[in-house]
Amino acid sequence: WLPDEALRPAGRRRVRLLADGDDPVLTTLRDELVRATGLHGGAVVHDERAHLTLALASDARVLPALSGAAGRALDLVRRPGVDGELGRQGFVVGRDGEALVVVAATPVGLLAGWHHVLRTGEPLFDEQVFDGVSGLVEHLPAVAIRKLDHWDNIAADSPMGPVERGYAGASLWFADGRLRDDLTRVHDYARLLAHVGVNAVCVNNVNVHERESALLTSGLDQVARLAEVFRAQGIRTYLAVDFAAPITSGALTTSDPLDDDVRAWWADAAAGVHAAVPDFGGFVVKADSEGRPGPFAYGRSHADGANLLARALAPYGGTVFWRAFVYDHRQDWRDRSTDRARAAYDHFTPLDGQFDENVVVQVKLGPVDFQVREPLSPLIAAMPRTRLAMELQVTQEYTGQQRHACYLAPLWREALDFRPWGPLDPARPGRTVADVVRGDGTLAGALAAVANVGDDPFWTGHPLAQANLYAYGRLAWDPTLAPSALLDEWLALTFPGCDERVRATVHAVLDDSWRVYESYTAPLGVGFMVKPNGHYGPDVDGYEYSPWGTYHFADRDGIGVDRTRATGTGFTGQYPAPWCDVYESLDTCPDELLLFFHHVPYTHVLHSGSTVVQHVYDTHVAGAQATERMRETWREVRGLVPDAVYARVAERLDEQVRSAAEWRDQVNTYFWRKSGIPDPAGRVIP
Ligand code: GCW
Repeated sequence: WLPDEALRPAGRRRVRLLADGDDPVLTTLRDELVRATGLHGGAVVHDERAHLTLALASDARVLPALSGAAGRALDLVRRPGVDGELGRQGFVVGRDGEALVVVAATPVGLLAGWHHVLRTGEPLFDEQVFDGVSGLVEHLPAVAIRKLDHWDNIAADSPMGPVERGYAGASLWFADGRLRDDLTRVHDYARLLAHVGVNAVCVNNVNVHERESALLTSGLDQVARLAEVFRAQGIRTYLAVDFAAPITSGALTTSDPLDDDVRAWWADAAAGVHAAVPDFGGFVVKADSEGRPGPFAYGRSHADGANLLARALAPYGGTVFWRAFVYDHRQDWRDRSTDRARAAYDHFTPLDGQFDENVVVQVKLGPVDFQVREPLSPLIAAMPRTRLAMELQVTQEYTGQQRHACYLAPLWREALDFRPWGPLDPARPGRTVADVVRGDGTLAGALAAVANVGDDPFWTGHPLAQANLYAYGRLAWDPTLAPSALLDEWLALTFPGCDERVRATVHAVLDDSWRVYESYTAPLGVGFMVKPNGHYGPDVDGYEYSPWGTYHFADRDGIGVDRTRATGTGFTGQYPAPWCDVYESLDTCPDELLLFFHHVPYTHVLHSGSTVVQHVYDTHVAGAQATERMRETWREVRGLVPDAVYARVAERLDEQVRSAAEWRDQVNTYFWRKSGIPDPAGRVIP
């Protein structure tokens, strides 16, 4: 998004900036204004004849007519707790006579205001968009830290490739075992992120191997170069660190969090990284998870581990993002008492209140992994005294790997809107997940997501997968935005002035694509019917006898995981009321999560009126057909979008159609063979 043409509404006008100094974000803003006006015949001016004035509230030249907006921008910052921090990033839009004015308390807020003007485009200049009372409109992000995690590896021969679970080519910044010399595309990328409001980037994989571990020590010059690019867009740089770094660096023989030498090692490391990167964001940590080292080796808790790093960063204002993705990945499939879904809650809830103020516990949306359908992780509702981040997966590991079109904004909106305490709890009236991750007081939360870009010319492999990156940033800024409206924004900014047929076609392909993907893959919340390791394509029993804890337990009578308190693993008990009961009972458990919570016969009748097996047959046939329609629809825009975009999407849709048919046939055949129940609709199952 943001090709030159998208800059026209602002670029064709007279624009004035009231802000002095060499702050890197202001420099970026100045460059933006010069570029936009240079391209479209406007001008950067220094007098009151401007159509658009962007001003720092503290600028001495802020004119009387602007002072109301300036006062309001400063008020935002004076609000206590989280609001003050959000106010620092926000801006106020108003009018000064005929001119549009944008005022912010900080350069970062002002840059956000500029992007707001670009995004809103012509209507902002033409329409009366201001409320009658004050004439001013405040814009604040909902969540203070809006982070993207890159699972990028440095080592060229890394077993998981250059980007773990990356489907868009190699890393944007690492190549041939080091940072690229030419960071032009990183600069462009950072600009796109600033546009959507992302303000934190972790630059390396949470599985931190030897080469990447050295970023924190001998690789700091590389981190500093990257951070400089991000800083200019108001984005802070984070590093994923290895909990055993004191050992792997060769300095110590232990990484026990309570050991004095270990503490001193981390204090030194934090001092070093802050000397190289003064605005360093902090650390992201995957510990005691899928074989990564962690505090358990020393009989210490995850609070001990997180606080060790938090205290090293505290003098510099850094934050530790400590992931809650901790479970036994060496489970015995014969052991029915262990339930991977329970693990995060079981490990972390006893630690609520023990984490330092600069620790954020980062929790995946679902309790198992990033499946196409999971209930919300109950941990998100169970840590009232802990700062929490919800982690989403923008990279489409389990949702078609950027070969399938799958627009994820509807999934994320559902999660952000979810009310963990139900709609009617008087103690927390209407509190949603978005409210939880926003936090309050000193407990500011965050949103985090695994990035989906690489050095692919379209950034994301599938050009339409850009809409997921776009929507993530925008939802983190405002979780109440509608997925379909976000798609309109993305379209207008990506194909400015495009034919209405392009808009209609992309909507037809993407609007329902998440549910379509769900319908031809794993049914009714069962999850993980994917090929092991690569996770692309169907393999119904691929994980059934593996150590990973992701089973569906199909036999001749039925399928699904009994997670009830009455007869199963008791996982339903991790939810507050009413959900602990809603999920427990077959009468109330939503169809789409049935097999996540219950083991039922193939003949079990769903709320929809269909039996389980009938539902599987029907949805898999319909889902595969829907992909054929998507492919047909796309043909409408040939010649209306750039040829290269047309061709790339067309090629991906061919693969999606092929793959959906494979999913349909493998899953339907599996259910037919297990259940012996033919399709009453008479369709042939291979
Ligand atoms: O879903 C799994 C992925 C791993 C990933 C892990 C995690 C970075 O298959 O590749 O490792 O999640 O989130 O840590």
